[in-house]
Amino acid sequence: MESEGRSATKAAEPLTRWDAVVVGAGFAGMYMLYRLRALGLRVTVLETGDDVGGTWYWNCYPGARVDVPSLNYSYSFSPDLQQEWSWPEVYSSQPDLLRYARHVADRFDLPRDIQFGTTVSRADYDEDASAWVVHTDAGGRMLAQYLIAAVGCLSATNVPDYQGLDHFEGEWYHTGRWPKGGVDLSGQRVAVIGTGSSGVQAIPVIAEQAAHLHVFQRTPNYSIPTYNAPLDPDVEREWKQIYAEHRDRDHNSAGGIYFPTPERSALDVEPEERQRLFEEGWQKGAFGMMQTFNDLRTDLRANDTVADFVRQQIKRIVKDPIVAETLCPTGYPLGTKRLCMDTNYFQTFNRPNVTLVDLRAHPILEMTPTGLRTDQGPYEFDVIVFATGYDAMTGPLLRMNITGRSGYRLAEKWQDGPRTYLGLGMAGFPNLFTITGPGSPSVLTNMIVSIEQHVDFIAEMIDNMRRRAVTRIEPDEAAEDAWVAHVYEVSQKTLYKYAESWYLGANIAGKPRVFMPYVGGLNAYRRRCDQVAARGYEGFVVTAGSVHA
Ligand code: NA7
Repeated sequence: MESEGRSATKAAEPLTRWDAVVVGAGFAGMYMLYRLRALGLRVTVLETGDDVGGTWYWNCYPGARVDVPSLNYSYSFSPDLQQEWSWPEVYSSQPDLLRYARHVADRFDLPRDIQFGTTVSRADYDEDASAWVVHTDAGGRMLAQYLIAAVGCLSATNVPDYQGLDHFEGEWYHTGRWPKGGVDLSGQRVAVIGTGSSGVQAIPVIAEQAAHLHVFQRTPNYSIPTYNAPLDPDVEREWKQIYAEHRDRDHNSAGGIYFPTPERSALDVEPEERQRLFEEGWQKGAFGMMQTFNDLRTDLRANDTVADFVRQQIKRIVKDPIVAETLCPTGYPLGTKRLCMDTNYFQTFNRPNVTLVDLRAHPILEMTPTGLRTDQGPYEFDVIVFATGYDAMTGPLLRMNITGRSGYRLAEKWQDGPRTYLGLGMAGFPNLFTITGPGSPSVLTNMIVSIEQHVDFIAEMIDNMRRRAVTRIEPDEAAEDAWVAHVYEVSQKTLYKYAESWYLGANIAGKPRVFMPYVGGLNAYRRRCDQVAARGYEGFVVTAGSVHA
């Protein structure tokens, strides 16, 4: 890093110069730093939190857990790392994931290049300097040739704009900004609003602590038990003996986690046989269940069979028939909103200290000093937990206030929905790269596999640029248009269009309805990226020259 005094520029803030600024020190930012450092770049990472871990730093709510087995959901870039690390459970808890992130950071000496407690407030492309000027909320100013957003897809929290929330006299928290020291909910009257993945994980744990828990549900969700368990040391040993093979399969699978393709359609078997296979799948847990037939995610009638089965399970588990009926998801295919994976979620509604409130029938009218009010009357709480999700995918990027060439604002470019080339960059925004950005498979896959693929692509592209003395690279407008059209076209062939999900921005008032992730599969996407690179970064426009950063 070189530091420049106040004299050389008009602005009063000190200016620091870097080859690359990476925003975010989650799994994406950490690996990006590792790769860029290895290329010899001067890199700094800016992170709002005071530690590494990203999602697993922020989401420390009770019950937080990854929904992909940890042998798959872990870095593959270092054979030594993957051999030496041991996961205690099949699906890791948030504390174990954070411990892993810290281990990786220490092992590769990452924190020395991370500025914690630092949030980007603005980033402007300076055409004369061929560099990004990055401003932080602490008044810092940085100049960097490359700006890499590793800000995550689900980091911009969504707290509904309820009238009266400011006057609530108890405590309230969003699951994605849970206090680091935890919250003692024992003996408290608690409300959880929201029943997506976070709510489904938190509710059973909170119910065990709270004096009484009210669950406010707007849309019932499909959820399948994970049957999480300690990781069997024999399984771990065998897995590690052929780790490279496992990784290779995951990397070349559609979802970043390999499964053999089931042979049969759900519609090709007799109902009794189907029921038997679903029962068997249910006992194996979430992924096992979804591998029963090959068309559960693609054919509406096949999907109906598994959706019916899950509704049957809910009615079998939940004793009160009215509560069970209210918990049954209907009106959208299973898997078109994120499929939840749980531990004792539906069982929790049999507890005497848990009450389900149906917000579809009785919406929240306002928050009050002591709780909230629906047309059924007032409810009183000590603590309200917002498990109300995120301004997904675009939110974290837009909150950086990015302005590209010729004063072109990202917010303006995306006013009708995100437009990217491969989810990696945007026309008009040179040398700005997004890790798992909208238009990439990202949230539909095992995230860490997608992260590694993106980071590798970006690192290799930067290396290539430097060898060719290319100073600027940005997507070609036509290539971007074609990719946006392709992302849309592929999404329309799937069942996703039948759900009002955060994948298409439906959870945020006023957000353009555009299906944001690329649903064509990580394997197809990876091939496409490899082809783009092999053809000299086809679809990108490059400019040679010198950088004044
Ligand atoms: P999600 O999946 O977006 O779930 C949010 C939940 O909050 C969902 O049940 C929403 O109902 C509900 N919600 C959102 N806004 C409101 C308002 N205004 N009133 C009542 N209920 C509301 O977020 P999560 O944090 O659970 O999970 C995010 C991802 O993290 C997950 O998909 C995994 O990828 C990991 P809705 O369905 O919108 O009617």
